[in-house]
Amino acid sequence: MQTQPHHKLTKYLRTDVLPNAFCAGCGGGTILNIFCNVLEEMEIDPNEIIAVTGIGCSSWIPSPYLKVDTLHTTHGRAIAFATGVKVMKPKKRVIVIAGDGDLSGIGGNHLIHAARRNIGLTVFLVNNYIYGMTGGQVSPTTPYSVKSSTTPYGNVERPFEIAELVAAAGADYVSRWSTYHIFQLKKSMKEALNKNGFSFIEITSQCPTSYGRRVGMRNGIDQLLDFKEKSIGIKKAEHLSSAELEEKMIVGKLIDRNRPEFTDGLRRVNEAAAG
Ligand SMILES: Cc1ncc(C[n+]2csc(CCOP(=O)(O)OP(=O)(O)O)c2C)c(N)n1
Ligand SMILES: [Mg+2]
Repeated sequence: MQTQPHHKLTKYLRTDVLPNAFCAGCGGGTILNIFCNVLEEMEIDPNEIIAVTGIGCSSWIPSPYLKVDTLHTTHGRAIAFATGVKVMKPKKRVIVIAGDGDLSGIGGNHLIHAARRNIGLTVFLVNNYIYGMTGGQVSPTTPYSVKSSTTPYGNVERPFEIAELVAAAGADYVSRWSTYHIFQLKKSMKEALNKNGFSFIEITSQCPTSYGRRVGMRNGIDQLLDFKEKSIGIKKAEHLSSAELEEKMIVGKLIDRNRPEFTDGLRRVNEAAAG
């Protein structure tokens, strides 16, 4: 594939590993594109960043495609690794990008405790409603009654409202957008990167291969139009009943505050202990 050596985003991309692993219509490329534009507009030096991922299609977004120091860790453990990195390198921007299964399933406890500690990580949870990479098993965010490869008669569990959960756990910044909302998502990524404490964006993203085709949306555009149709802003949603919100995706900023950050607290304790 022909690369563009002088493109403004080349400094953030490992162009030598193209073409990429994403299926046609996947939202992963959109998220990578927006994130690289954010880094460029904020004039962030790639050397400031350490990206940490788990295992899954969403974890391919930073690794290998983002040209920064990257830890591609085990499934469910991205936040645990990122916590260690942030404790040892508090001045670095430590960014976690991983899937709904990774961060809210096997890694769910790491997620809520990182939010409770308010550790200065920036976390993008790519919610495609499914275990995408492994072929479409049910995840903790799969909607009720949806058929997946492990729920062939329909999902009998209700999904996590994962952004609400992280906000309740104690994060400084939480928002929810989708790959349809590219400008809002871009602004939100900038806000998240500017926080000192734990910042979290749930990014609803299309996965035509493992999710869309199971719910009658065979290509990425069908799913993007669905995000457009079903999204509703937080302020508007306040006036609707829970029954009216049943099929909706509430988008916007859930929380933006400044509580003490975990590694700042650790440093104070260490200084006090050292006398
Ligand atoms: C400990 C462990 N359990 C299970 C797996 C198999 N596995 C790899 S990725 C994955 C789920 C991926 O789903 P998600 O995190 O939502 O990412 P997506 O592919 O949808 O982006 C699973 C179950 C694994 N690699 N390691
Ligand atoms: Mg997933």
